[in-house]
Amino acid sequence: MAKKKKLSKNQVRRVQQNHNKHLKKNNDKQWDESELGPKLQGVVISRFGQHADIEDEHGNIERCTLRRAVRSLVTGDRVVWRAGNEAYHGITGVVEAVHPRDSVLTRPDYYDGIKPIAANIGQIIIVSSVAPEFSRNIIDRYIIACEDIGITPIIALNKSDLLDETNAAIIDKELQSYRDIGYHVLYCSMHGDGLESLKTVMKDEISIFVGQSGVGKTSLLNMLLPEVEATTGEISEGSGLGKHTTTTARLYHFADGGDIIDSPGIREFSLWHLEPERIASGFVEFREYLGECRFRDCKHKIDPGCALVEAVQAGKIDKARYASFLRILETMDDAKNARHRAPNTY
Ligand SMILES: Nc1nc2c(ncn2[C@@H]2O[C@H](COP(=O)(O)OP(=O)(O)OP(=O)(O)O)[C@@H](O)[C@H]2O)c(=O)[nH]1
Ligand SMILES: [Mg+2]
Ligand SMILES: [Zn+2]
Repeated sequence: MAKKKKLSKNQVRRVQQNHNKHLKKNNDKQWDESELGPKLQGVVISRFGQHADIEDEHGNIERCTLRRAVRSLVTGDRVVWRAGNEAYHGITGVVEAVHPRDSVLTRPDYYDGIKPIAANIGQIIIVSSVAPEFSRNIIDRYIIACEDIGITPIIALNKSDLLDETNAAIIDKELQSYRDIGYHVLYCSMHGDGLESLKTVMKDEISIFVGQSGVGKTSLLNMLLPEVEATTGEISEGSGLGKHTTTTARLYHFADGGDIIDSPGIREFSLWHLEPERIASGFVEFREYLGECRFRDCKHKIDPGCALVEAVQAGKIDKARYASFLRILETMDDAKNARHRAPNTY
């Protein structure tokens, strides 16, 4: 197996120096107390490194720097900010504090540990599609993340126009297994199918589109809010899943109520920050069996008297969901090991 190349000490130092220089440059200009206006409320529309676009109470967008004390700031955060007396390089204010979050969707990051993606969301829309590929595994991983923070996901199968006689039945069977355990599944397409249903479920909610890169999250956004004209990308042949068109999460408003956050697609969504028990209880239909195994520390694999395995054998739990559970546990171990080997530069 190929080993990750380790950075030399010099390389590590250089990366660190560049990082510090970058931070310093962006923090150079600080307004004096007397140059800042009163404290105002705002919402983070988007975050870019040391800057963020903040929407004020009148709907104006202010590009702000962040006080050093502001450690974590993501799209959807509610903040206290102050305007500077004059703009410099397009920066008009400073974020002073972040209000406590009602919810936060996170994902594990190779370098930074757990990374928040968006805050104060009420609903997660997992977008999936047959192109670039239909991935149950990614849907299941997102569902676990949702269940873990107590937010019910909606599964949106996009690009329904690409379904034909051969793949429609397969996809419908896959999706039926989610309907059977109570999840809301809908079909949609940027060409019109299902857009009204999407609009209905998103009304008056703060929703976020998540899912693999290239499934059409931004294309759906552009159909729902044509004035946005956000950039979408072709799926390039042969380049695998390596291309991301949307690079930063951004919040948009619906004129008749509700918000939508478009987020960058992912290649891999590992869940190594969750304990195996939390992964298991992220599968809602497993919950009633989890305390019932013969052994308290049952791994639900080959252990005798495993209530979960018995439920699978009895047809009470979908085999594909159980297989997905085992695969997630395995890849979690892989991810833990990979992180162990990762150069600790940031
Ligand atoms: N046939 C078909 N193609 C679609 C549909 N929705 C999106 N696409 C195409 O899929 C490609 C990727 O769309 P994007 O909207 O950029 O995908 P994304 O999920 O936002 O990708 P990232 O920003 O990288 O996460 C584009 O070429 C779109 O034209 C659809 O409903 N049907
Ligand atoms: Mg996009
Ligand atoms: Zn068990």
